[in-house]
Amino acid sequence: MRHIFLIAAAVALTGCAAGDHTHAGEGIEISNAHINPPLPGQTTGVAFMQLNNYGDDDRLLAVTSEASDRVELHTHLHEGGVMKMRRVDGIALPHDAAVELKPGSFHIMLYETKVTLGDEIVLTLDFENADDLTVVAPVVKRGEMTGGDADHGSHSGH
Ligand SMILES: [Cu+2]
Repeated sequence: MRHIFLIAAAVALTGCAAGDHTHAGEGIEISNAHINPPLPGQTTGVAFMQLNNYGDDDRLLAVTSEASDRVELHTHLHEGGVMKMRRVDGIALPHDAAVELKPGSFHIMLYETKVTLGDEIVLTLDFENADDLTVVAPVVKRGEMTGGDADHGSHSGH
């Protein structure tokens, strides 16, 4: 996990020099937020969204929701030809970046959740610099709203 954090920090440092902008805390937009419900017999949902940061460099540090007591930020990594999920300490949101949380990449895990299709779930995003943002994420079938093909069916194992 440590090396993931370092990579993210390095990416964040490539943004604009500090002091160039005065929009810190105001520049993050969330779009296309949605949640895939747990697979039958499982209890882990997955949330996706796009984050556009028009402000200064920032990081998504955590997400909370009434729908789950345990929400984690994850990414997928290729290791020896195998896709593996890893928890990350945060997701870098450099200035002017569009970061998409999607299958096979960054995503938000909601453990022990009971969300079902049709629910609308409030997610609260905690950023390093910007104020918290809340977003309402509809619960939709896997593959809807993303065109993604990665399968999260193996998530229940951790
Ligand atoms: Cu995951």
